[in-house]
Amino acid sequence: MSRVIITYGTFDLFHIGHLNLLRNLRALGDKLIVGVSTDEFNLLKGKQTVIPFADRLDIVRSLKCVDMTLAETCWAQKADDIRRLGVSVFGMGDDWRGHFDTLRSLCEVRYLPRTPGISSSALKHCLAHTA
Ligand code: C2G
Repeated sequence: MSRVIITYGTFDLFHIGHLNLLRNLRALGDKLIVGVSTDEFNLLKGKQTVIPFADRLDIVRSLKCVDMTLAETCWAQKADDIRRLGVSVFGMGDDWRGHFDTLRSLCEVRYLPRTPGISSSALKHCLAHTA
């Protein structure tokens, strides 16, 4: 019985914090599924992305530690995804601690330490202030 892990995110301006999280999640099981937020959903999340969805998806799906990707189009799809894909563990960085505890009725919920000192918004700020 394979142990399927799932996570979701924007993964804009892909950086080492994203990679560390995905590697750490993959190490919890033997298949990692990543839901990548669409541009439309990011607007609902109040996030203005730099990199379009198609490219963010392409980058994430090319990673060795990622076995499958799907589009994240809304907040509410997680429970159905977990059931449909036979997910054992839902994982996120711990800036989300507590936000998805309702999913504990469906699978294990893990919040992993974020990588300090790096974020897409910090990168955007740097880019905006350099020539
Ligand atoms: N992350 C991390 N360390 C960082 C930056 C991000 O571990 N330095 C993690 C976040 O905690 C998250 C994942 O990387 O679990 C993706 O981060 P974002 O692309 O910012 O995703 P977010 O906007 O948090 O969207 O339904 C869930 C949402 O789609 C999550």
